[in-house]
Amino acid sequence: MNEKGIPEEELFAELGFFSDADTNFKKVFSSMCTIPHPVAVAAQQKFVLSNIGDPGLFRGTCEMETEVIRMTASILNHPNPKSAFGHMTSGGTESNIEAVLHMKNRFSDSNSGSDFNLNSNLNSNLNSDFNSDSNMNSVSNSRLNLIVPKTAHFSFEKIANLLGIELKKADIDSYFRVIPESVESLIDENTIGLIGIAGSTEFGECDPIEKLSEIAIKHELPLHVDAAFGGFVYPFLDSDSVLDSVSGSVSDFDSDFNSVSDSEIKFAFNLPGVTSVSVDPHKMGLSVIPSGILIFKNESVLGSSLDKIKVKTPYLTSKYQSTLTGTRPGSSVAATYAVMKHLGVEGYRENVSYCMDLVNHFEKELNRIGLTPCISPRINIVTVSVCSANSTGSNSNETAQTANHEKTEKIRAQLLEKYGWNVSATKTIPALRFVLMPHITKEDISNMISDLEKLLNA
Ligand code: 0PR
Repeated sequence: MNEKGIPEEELFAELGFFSDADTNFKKVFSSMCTIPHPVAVAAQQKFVLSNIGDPGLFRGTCEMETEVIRMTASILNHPNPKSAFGHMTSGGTESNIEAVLHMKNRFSDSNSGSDFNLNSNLNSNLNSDFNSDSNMNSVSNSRLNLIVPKTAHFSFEKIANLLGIELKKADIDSYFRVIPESVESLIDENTIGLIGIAGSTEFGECDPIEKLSEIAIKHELPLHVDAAFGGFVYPFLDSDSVLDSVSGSVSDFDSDFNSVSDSEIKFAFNLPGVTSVSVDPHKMGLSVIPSGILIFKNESVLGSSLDKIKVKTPYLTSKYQSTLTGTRPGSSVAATYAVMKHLGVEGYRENVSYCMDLVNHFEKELNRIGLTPCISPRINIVTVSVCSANSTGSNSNETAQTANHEKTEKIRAQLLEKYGWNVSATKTIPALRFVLMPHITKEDISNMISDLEKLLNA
């Protein structure tokens, strides 16, 4: 660091340089984030001082946080949004960590008759990997485990590492949705809970949460739904637009989900087995980064787990803190409150409808160059194979798969290097992945597909 500070003008010239090196989202098809709504940005600036880690100082912001939780619970079909219990986080990763931490604590509670000694605060959880042998009860010598779909976000890998638990990955079907029978077959006496996804990172798919809910109830396990992306999409889908986008692509596409009216969509608290849901306003919620939400059905589903992570905060305005992080940005709360209030259900429906219209346009443009999506997109994430049809199936041998991944990666890199398009690739199958966010236009799609065509014909 320099001894003497630099003048403002010089500083901002420098900042301009850095900001020019960042994206302005013009050519970005790879991100689950987008340009935030202007009211969110204005509210963020207004509450830049606010820290909800010290609630007594920021009572107004805390009131907004409570309202954000209620509004989100109602979107998630909570039968009584006022009884929902939750808070804002920095995003899906933090929400998922906290949901699983509570699962682990609850598990140790329900096994308190045994010699389980899983300490409940994060420090001891961090260490549990090292002393796991001495922590194990007489039921089994294996580690505690969490059952996730194979398509789960990589945040669960971090969680497994952090909390010293094993991830058991359940199989997926040909639409990349978890197979309930596979989930059930993985449950054992060390299972702490189940994860379902509403809006998977790679495919946007929704797992059969209704079936997972039944399994969770049968085995008395908590079920956390990761709706980080889908939480601001699925509840606002117009079933007609989904059916429209489905027609004409994959002929054998069949889904109960698409035939139900949007008000009947079941992936959250209208299912009795769902205990918690994570939803990110900084993705399709059009709020600012960082904005995540973690909601539990009610406080009592946590049992005494909340007490276990509660710490005394003698020098703050509140007596205890039970969130994972300490200082939390009130500006994100204000931004999320602002955009949710301003748009209402109607505004979010329009947002999703705009994106689904992009999906329709995308499919038409793909057809024009002789391609179709790998699966009919249910929401605004489209995957496309750029390899020959007979070599992309899950049955093809490993060498062919590796070659296909390499070819896909090459096209992805060329789209960026030659034409400036940011696109991602999937790891489950060799395919390009396009997230059709609100910052994208039909013109962008047509231009990008024309560039893709040039590369494929080269
Ligand atoms: N759960 C799901 C289903 C997700 O898709 C993601 C993020 C998370 C959890 C974790 O959310 P946070 O990253 O907010 O903690 N999925 C995106 C991804 O990994 C995150 C992202 C967003 C990455 C924008 C890049 C980007 O430009 O692709």
